[in-house]
Amino acid sequence: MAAKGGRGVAELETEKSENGRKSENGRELMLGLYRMLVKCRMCDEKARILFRQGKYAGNFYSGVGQEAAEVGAAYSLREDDWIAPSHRDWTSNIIKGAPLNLCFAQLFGKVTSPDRGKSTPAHMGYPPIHTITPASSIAGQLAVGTGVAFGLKRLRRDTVVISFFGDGATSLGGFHEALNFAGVHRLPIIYVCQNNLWAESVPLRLQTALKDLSDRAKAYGFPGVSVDGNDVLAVYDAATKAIARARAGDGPTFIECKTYRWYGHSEIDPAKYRMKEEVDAWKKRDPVALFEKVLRDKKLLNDESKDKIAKEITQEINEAVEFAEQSPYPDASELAEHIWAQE
Ligand SMILES: Cc1ncc(C[n+]2csc(CCOP(=O)(O)OP(=O)(O)O)c2C)c(N)n1
Ligand SMILES: [Mg+2]
Repeated sequence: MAAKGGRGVAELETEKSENGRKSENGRELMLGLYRMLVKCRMCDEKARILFRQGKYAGNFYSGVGQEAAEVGAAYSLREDDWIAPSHRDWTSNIIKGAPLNLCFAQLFGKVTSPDRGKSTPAHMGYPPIHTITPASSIAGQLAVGTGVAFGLKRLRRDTVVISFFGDGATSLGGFHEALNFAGVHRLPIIYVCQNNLWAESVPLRLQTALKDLSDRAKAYGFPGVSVDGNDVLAVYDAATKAIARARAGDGPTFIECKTYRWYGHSEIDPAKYRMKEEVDAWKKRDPVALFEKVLRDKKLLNDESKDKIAKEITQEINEAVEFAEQSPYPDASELAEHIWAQE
């Protein structure tokens, strides 16, 4: 990858990050990544439980198993950078800094959520932190994210966009149109494909004859890289290089994160089309547990500090769920508000 100004994880362990949203040294970065992995895992699992308890309607698309791809890609974004998430990226709002109160209010469809209870539970965007509400049509968010990147380039900002999507999205026309446009205009966008081997019940082998989805970038004239999507440092390394490249005006990068979703496509899908052996093998490569081992080996984490992190996050989640439960639903009189632009 022809990255400019990107900084590897090894350098970050000894030096200050220039590219990160915060200036973190190696130790803080490693622990920050770990805390965010755990936070995403715990929030996602809580969202699943709440759905199964009938606490909110609609549906939820769990990203459990894919946290390293999500966190590694988005963790170093600046406040003014953007994310165009898909249906499976509710936690990208958390990584970008959305208060958990708002994230759970979104699931519950309450008036205190960013869209005042208007969208479906997992379709969360929050303008103050520059996350865009996902499109319901697969690959739709690629056009929107690419359009935002075009606007940022015209404004001559050094701000970048990360667009998240799945393997299935790469078969749709909208994906190819967006990447072609971004290549032509050298837009400041990073396309992060979370290849979890399945698009609902369609396996990857019926989706494409390619081995590496990153090869698709060749057709549009920008670099593509495939990484172990369950290794948060590998994803972080690829993402910081791609972000630096986009910021420098050198154009897009495609990052394929090879990963796996542990559960069904959504909470109403028992996923009987997958072999148990396949699921079990991927669970053995749990991205959170893999990174925990790295930190333990480096003596950055022990039982005590691990428990402390989990307890702090549990308390934050409990408070957010209470906030969401106690918030009112929007009044019916609001139904037609915020739908059309005001003159
Ligand atoms: C254009 C379109 N076709 C079908 C659907 C129904 N649908 C929603 S998610 C999904 C699978 C998407 O697979 P992938 O892009 O691999 O993302 P993943 O769900 O695996 O994260 C499908 C078929 C849709 N929302 N939009
Ligand atoms: Mg998929």
